[in-house]
Amino acid sequence: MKLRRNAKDDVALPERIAALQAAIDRAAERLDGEAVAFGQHVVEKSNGRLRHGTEHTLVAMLGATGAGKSSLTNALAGSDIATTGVRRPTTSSTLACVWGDDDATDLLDWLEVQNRHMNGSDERFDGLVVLDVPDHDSVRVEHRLEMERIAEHADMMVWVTDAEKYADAALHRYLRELKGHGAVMVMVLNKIDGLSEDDRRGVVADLRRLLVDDGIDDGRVLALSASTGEGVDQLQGVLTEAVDLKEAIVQRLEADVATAASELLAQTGEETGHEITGKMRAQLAHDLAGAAGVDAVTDAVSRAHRRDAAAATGWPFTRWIGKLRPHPLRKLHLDEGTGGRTSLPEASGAQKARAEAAIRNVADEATATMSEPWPTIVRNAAMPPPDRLADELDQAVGDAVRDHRSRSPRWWSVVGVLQVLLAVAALVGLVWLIAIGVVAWLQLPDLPTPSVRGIPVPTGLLVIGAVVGWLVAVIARRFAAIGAKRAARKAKKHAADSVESVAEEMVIKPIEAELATRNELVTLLTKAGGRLEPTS
Ligand SMILES: Nc1nc2c(ncn2[C@@H]2O[C@H](COP(=O)(O)OP(=O)(O)O)[C@@H](O)[C@H]2O)c(=O)[nH]1
Ligand SMILES: [Mg+2]
Repeated sequence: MKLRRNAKDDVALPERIAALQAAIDRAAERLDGEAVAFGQHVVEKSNGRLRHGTEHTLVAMLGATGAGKSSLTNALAGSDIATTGVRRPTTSSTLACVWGDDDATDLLDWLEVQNRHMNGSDERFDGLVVLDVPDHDSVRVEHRLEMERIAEHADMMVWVTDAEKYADAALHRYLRELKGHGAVMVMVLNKIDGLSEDDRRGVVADLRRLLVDDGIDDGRVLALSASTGEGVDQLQGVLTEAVDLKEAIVQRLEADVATAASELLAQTGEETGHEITGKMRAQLAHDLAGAAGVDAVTDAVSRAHRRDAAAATGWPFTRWIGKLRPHPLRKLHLDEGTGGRTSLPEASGAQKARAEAAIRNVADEATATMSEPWPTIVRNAAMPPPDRLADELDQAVGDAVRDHRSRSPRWWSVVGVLQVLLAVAALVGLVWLIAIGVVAWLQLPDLPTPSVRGIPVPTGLLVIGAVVGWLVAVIARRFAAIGAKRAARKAKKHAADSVESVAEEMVIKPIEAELATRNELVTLLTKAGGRLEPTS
């Protein structure tokens, strides 16, 4: 099969059809259903037509009642139709007139045309199938539908009109839909036998102008008379060339594919380089962190650090008091060995609203230069189901804190040992003093009580053990407060990073995926031959 390559774009028809199909697959859930359905229809029609090869060229005679379609069909066929007694084409069904030895059975079955006339072989026309079609202005809707169906499936369209009807609105309504089909269209001004030379020229010029108004710049106009045969040879020349070159099929289908692609392209707009700015990302992460309760978590981390430090380095005699209150992280279900949902309080309405607004902002910013439906498509893609987002954020924050809990600093245990020693010293001093007291009370001989620089050792042990222990606890609390700040900062950083990845996964990536799809659509539709109408 000879499939002409478009000189300008160098994309063969099958590739164009495939590109349109790929675009339709992406457009199905996103763009206007009518344009998508039309595109699908064009793909199927094109594949159907191509399956029947390019050996035959289908030429449809189209026009208003009485324009001379049937007369012209007869003129092309010679007297065969009339003299062999084949029923004259009624206006209700299409008649196919086939030239050549091949009777085009499969093609005409596909086209669902039952009335067939075999014209025999004529080497100028072999492969030509002329279709005499019901009138486009028929009062019966089934005739118009049949006409539209044949017009759509033919490889070439011959629009027959005359000096009276060439400006009819009904005709030009059809022609306006065939922009881009100029290469496979011929306008025939019939019945010139009744016109003066001047009138012929005038009408032809006027018809050309109307065609240009319809958007068909390259339309051919032939003036002829089906009755007298004058000028019919020009049409024969056009048809001979079409049958010979076998290009009409590809040109027709290319024009159809391009039309469908353009319709979809009108809804995608131009390709865009899109960038979600760092500022937008940061704002999004910040507002999501607020909704995720990152502040409450870092606060708990700080308090937990101080409490753990106190438990390890505090004054042994009062340490137990701190343990009476629940552990801040355990309370949030964030302590070691846990997993799953935290018991962070749910985000407030204001926090949720801020998070949603941030998501919407990113979507809107990303689609600022685009027209509908893209802002809506992207916003929908960006907005995760509310529960899902809350769960993901909670999980992210919880895991970030659990996975990055700082280990207890080494100095805690050193101080802890020191505290034990000091406590033991204090206790020894106390017991010793009690013993001395008891012995004195019992009037027994005094216990030997050594002293250092005049201070009795038991008293020294008690006082130094207690006072230094208390001082060490106070100093340790100071250092623990610094450590707590650092731990909170670290936890905040990890939690914020996790929130950022959730934002990336659940908001940014879906947005970027939609924008990428949109650009893919533009590429595919342009490859299919689609053009953007300049917006006026
Ligand atoms: N004068 C003149 N009459 C024509 C010409 N072609 C067709 N007619 C007449 O116009 C009428 C309608 O023709 P027909 O072929 O049936 O038109 P259709 O409805 O388009 O198929 C018939 O009476 C024809 O004889 C022509 O070139 N010149
Ligand atoms: Mg007719």
